[in-house]
Amino acid sequence: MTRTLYVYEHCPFCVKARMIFGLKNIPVEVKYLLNDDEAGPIGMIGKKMLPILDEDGHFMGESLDIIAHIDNVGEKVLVGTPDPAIAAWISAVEKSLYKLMLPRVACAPFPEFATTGARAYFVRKKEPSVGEFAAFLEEGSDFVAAINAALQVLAPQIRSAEAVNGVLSTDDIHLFAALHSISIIKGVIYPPEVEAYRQALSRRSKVPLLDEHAA
Ligand SMILES: N[C@@H](CCC(=O)N[C@@H](CS)C(=O)NCC(=O)O)C(=O)O
Repeated sequence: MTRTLYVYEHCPFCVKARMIFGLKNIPVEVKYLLNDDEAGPIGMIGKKMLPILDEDGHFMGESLDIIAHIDNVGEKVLVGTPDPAIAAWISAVEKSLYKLMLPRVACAPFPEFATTGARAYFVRKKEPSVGEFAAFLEEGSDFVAAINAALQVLAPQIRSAEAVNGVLSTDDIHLFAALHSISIIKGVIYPPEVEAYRQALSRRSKVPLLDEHAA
């Protein structure tokens, strides 16, 4: 069986799909598409949306479907019970997160932006959802302060560096994807419990954080 996962490096849903392969040590070829490549994804799943898993020519979209499908290969790893408090934490930070993350992603040297046209496509498509990118690029903004305050709230909820609720669950997929997006924001202060957790999950899932691109 040959498996290829089509992703954008910045995309949190793609991070989620990449994680399950790393957590289960299942080989997959990760391929990056240009952000303005519409024909590729549409040809595979009928819409311009990543991630897409190609298993010997059978295409699957939707990160959660990919995760469930791969977790069912051999012994399951996401066996813990999710805690609604973690989903609530993620949805509380999302508003500040997207305002801060999207403008920084737009400047980052990711493979999906290898051409000027692909980068311009991203800006054109995403800027209307949060407002003018330039306004959110200052360091020390209220949005960064909101993320830092939220991380202080998260810290005592982390029961183990290896799994937020003590046993790996879908909460770890969603929480690590959010922390992965946060990692592109400069000026974020990680409490020790959050730092240990995001490093452990990065190592376990084999998905690198974006700290080196933080701006
Ligand atoms: N429900 C989908 C959402 C995936 C999604 O929103 N992907 C974004 C990238 S983060 C996308 O491909 N959007 C189209 C675009 O960027 O042009 C999933 O979980 O896989």
